Amino acid sequence: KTIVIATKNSGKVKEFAHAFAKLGVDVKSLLDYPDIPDIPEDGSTFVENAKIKAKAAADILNVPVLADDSGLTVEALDGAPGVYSARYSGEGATDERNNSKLITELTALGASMNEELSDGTQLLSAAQFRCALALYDPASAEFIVAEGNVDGVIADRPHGDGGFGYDPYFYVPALGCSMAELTKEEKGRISHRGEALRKLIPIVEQLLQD
Ligand code: ITT
Repeated sequence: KTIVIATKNSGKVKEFAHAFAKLGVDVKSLLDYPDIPDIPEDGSTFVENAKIKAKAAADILNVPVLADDSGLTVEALDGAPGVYSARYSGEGATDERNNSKLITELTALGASMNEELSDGTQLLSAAQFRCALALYDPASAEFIVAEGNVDGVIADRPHGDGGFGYDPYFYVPALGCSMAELTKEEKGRISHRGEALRKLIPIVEQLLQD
């Protein structure tokens, strides 16, 4: 059994592959379909963008497709970068440039939670990772949507080399480490993506059974 995820983000692919492997389901992504043209993400919410990506890929491939739109909302930045998380540092954005812009912006604002970790790391602002998943089945033309989020704090320096994106700067006070210091299994248990996925897995399994 295989499920297609409408993403080109290899970090997301690895997390979905890990989660679905436990169910005996293989994951394919848009990295396996390089001929599918770029899908414009012009929605104003995570849910809208997830639906746009799922439907665009499903209509081309003619199979049910799952899509993930996610991002970081930072309190001291009034919710930015939000739906712009992937393109935060503009043209040619990379995880490294996005993280550097994030810390530069927060430092310029003087953002601080007046709290430091034992290694001198300063905690700058409360933040949240949010994830919207949309499953679109072209046979029924129906969407199923699920959301998840996780609270954390932006740290002024990176910790760990797991995960992707903003993970090294996303400190999880309840665990006393950054998201990038967790294994895939641990991250999946607490993450925005893990929460949303747990809600959708029964429906994906049902769909793959038919
Ligand atoms: P696709 O649209 O192809 O799926 P993308 O990277 O453009 O890939 P999004 O538009 O959903 O995906 O942007 C999500 C960005 O938010 C992503 O690039 C990361 O920078 C960040 N992000 C999302 N989930 C994250 C996570 O679990 N850990 C760290 N950063 C995350």
